[in-house]
Amino acid sequence: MTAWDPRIEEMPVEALKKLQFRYLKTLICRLYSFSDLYRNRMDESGVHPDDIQSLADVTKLPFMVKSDFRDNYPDKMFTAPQDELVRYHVSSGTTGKPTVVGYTQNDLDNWTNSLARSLTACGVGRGDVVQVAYGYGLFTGGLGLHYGAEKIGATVVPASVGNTERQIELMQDLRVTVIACTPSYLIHIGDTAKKMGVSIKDDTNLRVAILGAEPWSEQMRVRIEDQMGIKAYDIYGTSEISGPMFTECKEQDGIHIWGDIALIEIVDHDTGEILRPGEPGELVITLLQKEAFPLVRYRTGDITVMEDAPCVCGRTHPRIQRISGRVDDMLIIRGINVFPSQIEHALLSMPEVSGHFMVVVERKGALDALLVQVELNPECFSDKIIDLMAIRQKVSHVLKNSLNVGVEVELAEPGSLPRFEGKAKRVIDKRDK
Ligand code: DLL
Repeated sequence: MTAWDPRIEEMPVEALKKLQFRYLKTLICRLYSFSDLYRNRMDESGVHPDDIQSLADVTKLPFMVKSDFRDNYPDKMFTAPQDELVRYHVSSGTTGKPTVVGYTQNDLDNWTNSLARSLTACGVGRGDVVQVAYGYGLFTGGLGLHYGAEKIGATVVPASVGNTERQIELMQDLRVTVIACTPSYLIHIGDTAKKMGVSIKDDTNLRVAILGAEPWSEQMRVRIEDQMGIKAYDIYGTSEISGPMFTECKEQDGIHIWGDIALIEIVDHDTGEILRPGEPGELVITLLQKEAFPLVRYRTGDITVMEDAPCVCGRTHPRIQRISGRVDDMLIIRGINVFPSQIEHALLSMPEVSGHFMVVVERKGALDALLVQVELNPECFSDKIIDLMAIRQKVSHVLKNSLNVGVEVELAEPGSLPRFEGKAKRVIDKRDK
């Protein structure tokens, strides 16, 4: 299948950079002229629109961070009047106030077009039946995927999250070919199907999953694809940038970031220095065409790596590797940095355990203690006697080698740990903050 918009998606890199610069310059001039908030920020950092003479000059502009949205709650960062807004989305604030994002009609169209390109890149199109099992409502996942899938002529099943048995019935009855949901919810759907005597691989038409909104590992992809007989693609976005926007293509080799929509940089989280392709750091996004809620050098908190070589699919836009975690998800255990996604990756390299796990961090005396509870994989033991002690030792050995920190392991019965319909919350940190 060709690209949704080959003229843009396959344009020569130099032409794309020129286009990005034109958008950037227009954006900065507009913000400086019409937004007190942005003008003040630029004045405070001693930068004027005239200083933006090339794409690289973006680094002269100040960063935006999550607390800017909270400080300007609900709508002080908007740069379009209320009567030009056609929608609000509101992200749940885990700390403090939530973030409100407003959209003009052009903003919605750009978001939808971005998803039309992304879904096409995953091989989804007319004739597909797409079950959207992200939450509908204030969360951006449901409505975002919904409009993107309709745009490319697919048939949408707006299932939203929850009511899992019904999801499986719908999948069978409506001959669903594509599901969009969090990876943890898809695993829950798979487990529930099994209990109902339904094999996703043999008893449904499912062929593609569009999975994101939370970190997941390559090992998880392998398991999902093998068990369900489908292709699983990574989709990335945040409510501040509009919602889900960017996916991998069929090569499954990095997420394509549409350069006419977003200008990306990878920076060192501590120093803010720009990093080169191949070096892991924090993803920073400037939205080039946003009217109501522009972002200039927004520090997402997400950790990734920029790819260098062009993708063999022919799309010329920048690519990032899957998000390995968030700067604020990182656990520091006895001085060692540990990401929950590393734990998932290590666990799923062992067939004896499943992808259902919980991490509990406690302070024992002066030391941090890391406890990983993981469910046994029932499929491994159907015809064997199991040596629990040996499995526990193996899991703790593999985790210790991969994380460089000692881990206490608790094996849990299949089905006993919490299941998640939206984003998984796998870490309980009981240490004093
Ligand atoms: O989760 C938007 C979304 C909906 C993305 C549906 C993908 C699919 P927020 O609730 O604002 O928005 O959360 C954004 O989720 O900063 C990342 O930390 C994390 N995240 C999103 N996609 C991925 C992914 C939506 N593919 C935050 N891999 C982001 C890892 C992801 N983390």
